[in-house]
This record gives sequence, C-alpha cells and structure tokens, in this order.
Amino acid sequence: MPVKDLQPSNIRNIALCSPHGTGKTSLAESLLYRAKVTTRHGKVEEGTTALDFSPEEIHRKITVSLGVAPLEWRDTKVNLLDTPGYADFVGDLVAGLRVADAAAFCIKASAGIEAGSEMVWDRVEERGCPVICLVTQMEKEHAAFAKALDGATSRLGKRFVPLAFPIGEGEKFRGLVDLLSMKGYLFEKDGSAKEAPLPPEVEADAQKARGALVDAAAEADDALLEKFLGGGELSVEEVRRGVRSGFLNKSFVPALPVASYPMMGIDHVLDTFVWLLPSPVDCGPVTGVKPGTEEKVELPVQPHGHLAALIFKTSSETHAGDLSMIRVFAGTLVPGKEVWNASAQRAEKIGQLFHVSGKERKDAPNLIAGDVGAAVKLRESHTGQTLCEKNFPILLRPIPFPHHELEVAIFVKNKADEEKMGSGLHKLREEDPTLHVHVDSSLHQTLLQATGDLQVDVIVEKLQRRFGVHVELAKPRIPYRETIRRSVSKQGRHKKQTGGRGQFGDVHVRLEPLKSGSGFEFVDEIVGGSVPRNYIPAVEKGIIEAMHEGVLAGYPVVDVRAALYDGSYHTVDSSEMAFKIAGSMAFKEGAKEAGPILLEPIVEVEVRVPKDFVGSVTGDLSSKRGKILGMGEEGRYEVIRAHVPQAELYKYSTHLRSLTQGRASHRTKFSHYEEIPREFAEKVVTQAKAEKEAMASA
Ligand SMILES: Nc1nc2c(ncn2[C@@H]2O[C@H](COP(=O)(O)OP(=O)(O)OP(=O)(O)O)[C@@H](O)[C@H]2O)c(=O)[nH]1
Ligand SMILES: [Mg+2]
Repeated sequence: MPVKDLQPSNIRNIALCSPHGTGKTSLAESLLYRAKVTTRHGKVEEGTTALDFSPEEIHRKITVSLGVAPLEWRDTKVNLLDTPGYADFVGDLVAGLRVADAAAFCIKASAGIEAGSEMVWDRVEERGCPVICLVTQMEKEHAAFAKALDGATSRLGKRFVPLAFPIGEGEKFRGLVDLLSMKGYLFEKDGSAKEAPLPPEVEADAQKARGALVDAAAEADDALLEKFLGGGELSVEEVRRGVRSGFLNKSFVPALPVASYPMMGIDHVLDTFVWLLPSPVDCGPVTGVKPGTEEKVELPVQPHGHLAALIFKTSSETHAGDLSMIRVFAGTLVPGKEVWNASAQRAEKIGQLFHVSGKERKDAPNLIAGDVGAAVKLRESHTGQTLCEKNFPILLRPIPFPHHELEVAIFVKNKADEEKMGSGLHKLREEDPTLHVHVDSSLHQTLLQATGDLQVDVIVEKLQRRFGVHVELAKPRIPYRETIRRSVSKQGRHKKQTGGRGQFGDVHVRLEPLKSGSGFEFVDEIVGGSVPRNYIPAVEKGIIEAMHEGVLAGYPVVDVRAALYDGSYHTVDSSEMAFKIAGSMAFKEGAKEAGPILLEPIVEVEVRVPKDFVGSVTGDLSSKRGKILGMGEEGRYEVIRAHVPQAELYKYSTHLRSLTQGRASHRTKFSHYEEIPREFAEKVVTQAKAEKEAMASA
C-alpha cells in the first residue's frame, strides 16, 4: 500500500554499506519480504533476490551494481540503497552514499571488522552522514555481538553502542532486549517479535549495555545530561531523544543484532529505521552553488519549491530498458516537463518517471523532494549531473567517484567487432563512471582504466552478453623511449642516378644528448649556403621522422639536439625529398654510434595504507625497483610516496590488496623517464624484435 499523501518528512533514504558477503542484499531481501514488497523470500545463494538480478551478479553471488528498492513501513517510505561490497565497485558505493541521508554499516557477527571494512568505513565517513550499525548473520556459529562492536570501536575510532541486546547468539539467537524500554522480545517466524520476560542469563549484560546507551544519549543532549548528572532517571522517550541526537550528530553509532535468513530482528530494524533515521527534511536545506560561481544557493526540502535533483546512476539492466536513476532533493520532478541540466548547461525533457524496485519498475506520477526514482534514460544528461529549473539554476555537489587503480589493454578477438567494442564500452562507461577508455595510438592499444580485476571481468562478460563482442585482455605496452649518451657527427648522403633527373642530398649533422625531458632541438648552423635555405626544413623533417623509431628497439627517440653544420647540393638533382632522406640517414647512422640507451617511464606512486602495513608495502615497492620519496600521516593511514618503473606496476592494485588485506589504496601519475638497467634493457630489445618479426610475418 503506497504511503498516502507522501511528504518528504515520511521518507527515509538509507544506504546499506559494508564489505562483500556481510549480508546487505540478504538483509534488503528480508526487509522487502517483511514489508510485503515481495511475495517470496529470495536467497543470494539461489540467485533469487530482488536486488542481485543481473546474470553477472547471480553467478558470482555478489552485488555488482547499486540496487534501489523502496518499502513502506508504519506510513513511512524507506528507500533501500543496496551498495556493492567489493572494492572494485566502489563507484556505486560512493554514488549510493551520495544520495542517501544515512548509512547502515553492516558487520558480520562471527567475523567482526574484516578485510575491506575500513575502506567502506572511510567512504561512509567521507560522506559524513549518520551511521547505524547492523550486526548481521547473528544465528550463525561463532556469532559474538558485543565482541564485534568492541572490535569496531577500537578499529574504527568511533563508539559503537547497542540499541538492542541479543538473547542468545549463534544457534541460540532467539530474541532481543530493547535497551530503550528494557523489554524482552522473542522472534516469530515472519520477522516480527513478541514481548517476553527477560531471560535471567542476559539480564546483567543487558543492564550494562543499557548503561552505555543512556550515557551516550545523555552526552548528546545538554538538558538530558543535566538531569542525568543531577541523579534524575531518564524516561524511555528522553533516552530515545538523546539517542537520536547523538546519532544525528554522529557522536556514536547505535547498533542492532539481526539475522536475515531466519527473519530474526527484522521488525526491530524496520521500526528503528522509521524513528531513528533522518528524513530529508531533518537533513536541512539543500545546498549547492550557482553554476560557474562559488556562490552558495540553498533550497528548502519541499515539493512545492524550486527543483534540484541529482542523477546518481544510469542503468540498462532492468526490465525497464535504459534508466536514469534520480534523487530529487528539492521541488518535484514531473513527466513531460522540460528541466535544466545545470552541469551540462542544456535543457532536457523529462519523459516517463518510475519507482524502481530491483529490476522492476512502476509508473510514478511524479517524484517529490526527498524521494528516489528513475526517468527513461535522459538523452543529454549523465550520472553526477544536476537537474533544476533554468530560471533558478543550482549545481549540487557531484558524486566523488574515485580515481582508477588499474589499466589493462583490451582488444577484440575478431577484427570486425572493433566498432561494436567501441560502442559497447561507451555504453558501459555511461553506466559506470569509474571506467575510462583510452585509445593510445602510439602504443596501438585500447586501454581500459578501472578500479579492479573483478570489475574488468564483469565488463568483459557484459560486452559478450549484451553486445555480442568477444574481447581479450593483455598487459598494456610500456611506452619506452630511446636516447643517446654521446655527441657524434655524421654525414648523411643520398645520391641516386637512375637516368633522367637524379636525387642528391648531402648533410653533416652533429647529434648531442640533451637533459632528460627536453625533447628535440634542431639547430641550423649552415653558413655560406652549403645547404640551401629551402632544403633545411626538409633535413629537420627527415631527422624527426627517423626519431620515431629508435635504433635499439624501435621506440621513439627523445632528448636529442641535432645540429646541421655542413653539407652540399646539386643544382639539378637536389630536392626536398633527397635532403629529407639524407637527414634521416645521418640520424640513423649517427644514433648507432652515439651510445644509444633505452629509457623507461617512472611513475610517482602514492599508497595510502594502514600503519601496520607500512613495512610490507615499502619493502614490496623496493623489490619493484622503487625509490621511497617520503611518508606522511593521514589519520589512521600513512601515505607513502615512491618512484617506481611503470613496467613493475601492472596489476599493482590487485597485488596491494593481497598485501594489505584490502586495506590500502593507491594512485599513480607519470613522473619522468630514466635509463633502464642493462639486464632489463636486453629483454625489452629482444621482445621488441620478436614483436616486429611477428608483425612482419602476420
Ligand atoms: N546463515 C546466514 N547466512 C547469511 C545471512 N545473510 C547472508 N548470508 C550469507 O552470506 C552471503 C553473502 O550475503 P549477501 O547478502 O550477498 O552479502 P552482501 O553484503 O550483499 O555482499 P556483496 O553484495 O558482495 O557486498 C550469502 O551467500 C549468504 O549465504 C544470514 O542472515 N544468515
Ligand atoms: Mg550484495
């Protein structure tokens, strides 16, 4: 039953966030089933959940793409945003958090804080919204509620405080104590719970947990603190008020136990969402800037005001075809109306609107302030852009998509599919803004920049399933360069006499090494017209062309000065072409004698790593021929900067994850070129020769 007369104040937008396998999708499934959005209780294991529906998700049993599903509970519309837990899909975690008003951070009861938890937590903290903690899979062996929360408190540096205390753990999990009212509840099969006396064995623990909750509540509210310190007893409503302020101020993280599969603690989660989470109105006015300026613009969160909406996802996976998923922050989005895309500075007509639930969609008459829904894919607008009114422009904060960490070369198995791959990648990039495609013409490769291996796997699979293109991956070629170490003078003489008009060009060129990064310099030192003026540019051109393919391994030559200091010509047979060839010959012959060397690109790497892993990361960087440049502290992290040869960094993100239990991240940028050590240079030369021969025989 849809909430009658939906207002922003009865909407809750919550992003479920945690590392892979904690049970977010399973929890969403149980909440949807309990709220009667679905009629069957699906399982991730069986590929039957409402939110993991794409083939890539079903066979991997993981969430790949942010899923949205609304439910209604006690006259409140709760929009669940189920984010992926794998770091490879962090773009969708960030997008989900951007449009949520609160986060549910899940911790597996048997494992506590796991590999990957801190990365997710950092994103949640960056977003800065209030966080509730759900301790999941409480019915499983080794579940330990209090231990999981203590671990979270010490590892994440934030106080995790129970709102309810479990009655039994593991296979004995059967109920909970609501710490506000100190009433006990035993679970029923359908997700509800019945009031029951507190079992004596939990009484002491529950009392202690209540003490911590009351402390936290009192600290969050001055009036309550005064009463509490004065020895007064706080009422249930007062504690609730204090808990809510502490939660909204982010002074602590309230926590609940739950088990999704057996439907235990489900009503408690839903009830808590309704009373505890902020409505869009509670989040205060919507803020943005006037496009092109830094001038702040504010809009009230109400349906009858100016429009401000953010496109947070583009999806083609639903039954519904291509959709632009939108969060409306202010005003109302109405089908058939023209809106203004303030990010792209162009008008956009809104077509049909929908409420989306997993892969299903239902027509929506409109989308009001605070709500989340979708429009038929907008033609001119993309993920991260703001929709508003032309006469009241506002630019909302964009989605802070992360930098890519991985680069692979991608190519088609069948040459005829080249164009299909291009358009398929274009579409997938529209759906996943963390993906970048870059055609490197000098390396003759299409490079895919992404967040991780798993994401690339999924892309390869989607290209095949949706666009019928078989692709293969390869290591990106390294853009080696060549240069010279010694000065050398060389003559280039081109003479051909084949009857009729001949060809004649003769030059003397001095090649000199230049400082790294200088590129190429041509100097005209001709005096007395030994080479006529009009042929000199042709000599330069010939040298530049010859420099495209160095004499060692065919890589471009850099950091060379070529001085043309002498030559001779023939009044009839000389031509631009003949001088160009002579210039090129002088370079090729000269370079061989000028101590040619191979250069490799050196990259500046910045690794953000928890302090415990600093030693293993720096050791590993050194083993990759890296030089540590420096280190600096950033909260719980250490940031290590190093220069490392690009050739050593293929799939570094994957390696770094295994080295640090998924707790580090890195970014790279080109720094400079350096000479390759001899033993590596030989390999590069041999490989280049083999590639050349293979190409010639192909
Ligand atoms: N016994 C038990 N197992 C559960 C429960 N919830 C989830 N699981 C199991 O945990 C696995 C992971 O659950 P998901 O719901 O896919 O976890 P997730 O957090 O959505 O994972 P990602 O989408 O990859 O981030 C599933 O295969 C389930 O078998 C639960 O309440 N009880
Ligand atoms: Mg999931």
